Amino acid sequence: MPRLEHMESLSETWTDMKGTLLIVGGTLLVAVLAVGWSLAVRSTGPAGDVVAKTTNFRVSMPRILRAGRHTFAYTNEGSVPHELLLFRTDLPGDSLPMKTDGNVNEESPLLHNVADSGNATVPGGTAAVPTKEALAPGHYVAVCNLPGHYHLGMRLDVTVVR
Ligand SMILES: [Cu+2]
Repeated sequence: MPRLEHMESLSETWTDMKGTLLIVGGTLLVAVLAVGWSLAVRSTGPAGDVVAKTTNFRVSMPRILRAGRHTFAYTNEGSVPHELLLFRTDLPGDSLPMKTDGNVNEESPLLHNVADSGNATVPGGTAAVPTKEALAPGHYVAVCNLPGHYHLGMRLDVTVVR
């Protein structure tokens, strides 16, 4: 009965294939889990295309940025709360307009706020801080304006280029 023999051999082939499929499937599963795990690990930091940090008492980020919209992946690595502000201004970073309390006058018409982390960020805290508009080429200053921090050195001149 050639027909039945053929069926039996098909059945054997299927049994062999099942083993192979199981191995291939298992390998794929491990690969998918590995990729998923690495993505999960990589996405633990704040989202953003420009890394920015504060410490006691410095603001650090790239000194030159491309024009356009950005999101700062901001981390406060200091031991006290800090914030991240970015102003467009023609004034050098060490000569910003002051209020009588000694902090930067954020309401000054000489400063144009283009990014703001909002509330003070706790030590170890992170925030994704998007620019409020597409950054035009020009001069900017990044600041932490929590009381006294500007005078402690928390200012950084940044240039936006085409
Ligand atoms: Cu600060």
